[in-house]
Amino acid sequence: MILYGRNLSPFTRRVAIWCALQGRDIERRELMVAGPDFEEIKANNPVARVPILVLDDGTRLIESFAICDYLDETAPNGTRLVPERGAARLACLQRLAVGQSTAEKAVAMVYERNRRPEELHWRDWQARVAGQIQGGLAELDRAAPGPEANRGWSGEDGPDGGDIAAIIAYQFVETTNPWLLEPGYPRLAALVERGMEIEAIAATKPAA
Ligand SMILES: N[C@@H](CCC(=O)N[C@@H](CS)C(=O)NCC(=O)O)C(=O)O
Repeated sequence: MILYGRNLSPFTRRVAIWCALQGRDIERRELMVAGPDFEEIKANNPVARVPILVLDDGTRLIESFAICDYLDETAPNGTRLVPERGAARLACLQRLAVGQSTAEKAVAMVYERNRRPEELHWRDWQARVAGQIQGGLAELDRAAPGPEANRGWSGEDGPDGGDIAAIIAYQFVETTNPWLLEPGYPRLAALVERGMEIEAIAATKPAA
């Protein structure tokens, strides 16, 4: 399988971590949407976004939720990252959704603040987006497993999909707009620290 996109994309990174935790061997094409790779990405996804996962039979999958769902459905025994059914599935998917939407707003902030020319900055909008990101981080902090539960993870033996999405959202904000972490999110920060002991997570941390 071939994964298009860079680890700086929180959605691409989630797919990369998912594959690594499931012991899947994938090829990476670390292309940038905002740059010269746009046409190559568009040839593989009509809306020109990453991640894209190309399966061995040539099928192209887009949207990280759909891709990770496919990876779970075809997961080697015991390596699903979202429970298959019931209340545990719903709870995990909801933590994953908060992580995903926090990351989406953090990406929006990068376009607003880090890419848009200074004279076109709209402060009220930035403040609104900052409040959304911090709302998401506060919820991820509240829902983060403490060190006492299952050795500090929501999954039985390690991180589940919700833990992974939370770690990715925090580290994306830390890399792109660290000032948003100023209120302090101690449970989430501790989860991130535990995550960095796992190779799949540490090896995909985007550079500042
Ligand atoms: N909901 C999508 C979001 C994908 C997404 O927004 N990817 C960004 C990179 S972080 C992208 O390709 N942006 C280019 C664009 O929207 O023009 C997913 O979860 O896969």
